[in-house]
Amino acid sequence: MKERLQKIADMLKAASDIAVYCHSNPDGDTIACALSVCRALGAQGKTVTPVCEDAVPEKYLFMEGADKFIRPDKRVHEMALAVDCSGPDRLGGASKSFLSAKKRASVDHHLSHVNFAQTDYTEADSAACAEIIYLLLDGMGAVDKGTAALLFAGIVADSGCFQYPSTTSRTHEIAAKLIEKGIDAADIVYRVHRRLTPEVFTLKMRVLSKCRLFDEGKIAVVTFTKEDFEATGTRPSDTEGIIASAIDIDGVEVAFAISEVGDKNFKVSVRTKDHADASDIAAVFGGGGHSKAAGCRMNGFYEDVKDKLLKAARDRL
Ligand SMILES: [Mn+2]
Repeated sequence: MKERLQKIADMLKAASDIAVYCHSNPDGDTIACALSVCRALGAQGKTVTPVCEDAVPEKYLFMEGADKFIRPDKRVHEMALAVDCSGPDRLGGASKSFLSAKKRASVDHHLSHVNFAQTDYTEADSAACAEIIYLLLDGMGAVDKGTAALLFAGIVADSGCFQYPSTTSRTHEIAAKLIEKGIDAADIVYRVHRRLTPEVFTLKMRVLSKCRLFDEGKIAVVTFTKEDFEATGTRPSDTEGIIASAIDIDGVEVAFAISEVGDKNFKVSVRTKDHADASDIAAVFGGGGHSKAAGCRMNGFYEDVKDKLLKAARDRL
């Protein structure tokens, strides 16, 4: 294990009351990281609590322990570990709680990571933060079948099921070791990447039928309005993955998913192919992420938000 990661392992070994923090609007990777640490160290007799500002999306409720998440509160924990968070702002409303802990560590895989704990460990070339959490827990001899299933879900979620260019031979090697623990890999892939509720399927049909292409088909925009969510009985957290259908179109280099999450408030997801960097585009609006997948929040009228995004994409194509 790398020295700094070993230091985090030592901190975890010494602590008996640990809170593990996910980023807000949690995705499969951050949830899997938190739950795997909770399960692995909980089995060693420690009190380990997963914390997130927002609720776990329905599709990830199958992960063992997903019902154990708490919202940030005033309790001061002996140790806080942030997983998959590129900076303190990613903790959202949980940042105060995180910073109140006596010992603080962070494990992350974002290139844009800003150190915010006492000990930060980042590997920007990991396809998922769950890869690094595997190295951490395996080094502590703490990966059993249940923990392996969680880590596999995290890797499958963030690597797009081994499709994104962030996937390396190590991603596959770790996945192989997890499969050797006896997990049902096909079922996890189905639950993370293919399964849809009838409501989300209806949302997908509805928004993709309105998908707009700009600049001779180089830029795609998928928009989720409040009415789309209301009419289909879905929520902004159900939009994950739908943008993939837009970036997959031949000729599309940049795809945006714009979700109306509040009054003149939008959550934007950015996906790119080879000619533009997604995190670069998201950074224009204070967001971040990875080279092919990133996100940001924007305020204003929908048309203005869309035009600003189109300009940011055009500037890079
Ligand atoms: Mn991640």
